[in-house]
Amino acid sequence: MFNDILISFGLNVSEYTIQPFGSGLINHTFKISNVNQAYILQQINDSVFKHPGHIDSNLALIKQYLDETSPGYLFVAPLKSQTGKSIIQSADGKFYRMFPFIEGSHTVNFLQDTREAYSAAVQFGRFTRLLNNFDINKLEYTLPDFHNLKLRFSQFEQALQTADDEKLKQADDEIKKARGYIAILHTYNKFTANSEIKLRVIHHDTKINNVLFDDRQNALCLVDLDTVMPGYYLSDVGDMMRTYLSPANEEEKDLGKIVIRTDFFRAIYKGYMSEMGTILTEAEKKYFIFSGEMMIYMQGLRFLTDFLNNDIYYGAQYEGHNLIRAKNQFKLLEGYINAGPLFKDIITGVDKELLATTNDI
Ligand code: GN1
Ligand code: MG
Repeated sequence: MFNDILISFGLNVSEYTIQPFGSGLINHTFKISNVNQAYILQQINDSVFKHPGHIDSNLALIKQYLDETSPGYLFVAPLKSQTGKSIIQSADGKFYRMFPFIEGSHTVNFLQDTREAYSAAVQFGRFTRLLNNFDINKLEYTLPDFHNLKLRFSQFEQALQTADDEKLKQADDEIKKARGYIAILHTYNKFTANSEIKLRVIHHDTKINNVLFDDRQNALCLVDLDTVMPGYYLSDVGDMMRTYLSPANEEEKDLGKIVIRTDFFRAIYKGYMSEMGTILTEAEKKYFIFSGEMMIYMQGLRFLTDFLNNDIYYGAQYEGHNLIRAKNQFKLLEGYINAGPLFKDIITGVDKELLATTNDI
């Protein structure tokens, strides 16, 4: 397995151990290692990413820009093969990339404390800040309409038309909830129509295992860059809210374990704004709290839609898996909305703190 791929990078398969790596739902990832060296090999899911070349050209352009403008920044771009290609097609037509394994790094699947949330938020904010003057028109949309809530809602409505009766019955409560939160879609439409809201270079998948940490819990760099493309900052902040605030993640079946940790909200706000505070427009800042509503709602809709569509996108490890995931996300959304007034107080407090530090200088 992978013989031809490894050869194109000048590696001999017999000298390496190959193990599945990470927990992504879309691409397949492997660690290729021996005592001296380690790499990450990733097979791109080309039924999701229809043009793997778009990922490649985006990352090459960004790498070149960052090398010139921020030489010390650690950007983990794919390695080049012996013939200079950073994307390789195997004999059976699949697409692969090879990355260096960052020495001394590890990933975390559950946040232990707010320092990790702060440090990750700094990294995601820094990435968008460093690319603030990069011309986004040069980038391809690797997944067109990826975080387009309007489209996600219409995909949900479409699924309601085609789903079988049994599934519609099982999902009745969640379908009602999905419709009940329609105001979130209206706010999203208002947001996207506002000319002061900017498209920026956005990561689009900010869950904690897409950040590499050192052993002192400092975030080193970002990985899983396939969805780097133009987008709204709400996507990155909102997905941090979705995945950092609750100690239980989207797989949790015991909904009682889904709670909102407001100190993690504070860490995300402080970390992200320490990088992006002077860059975001006032109009954009007003939607900071809304980011979580938008992303949690969207993920709930996506899981529910997939349940109704017989799990064609996310797959399912057990019967009803995507329905449980949708229930989980709607529970999280409820808690998030209830915590809104507390979030507002936190923002006011942190803004005062940040202002005091600026005045000191
Ligand atoms: C997918 O493959 P992974 O785990 O990085 C999905 C994200 C979802 C996430 C939910 C391309 O990400 O949008 O938030 O599952 N990525 C794609 O776990 O659809
Ligand atoms: Mg991803």
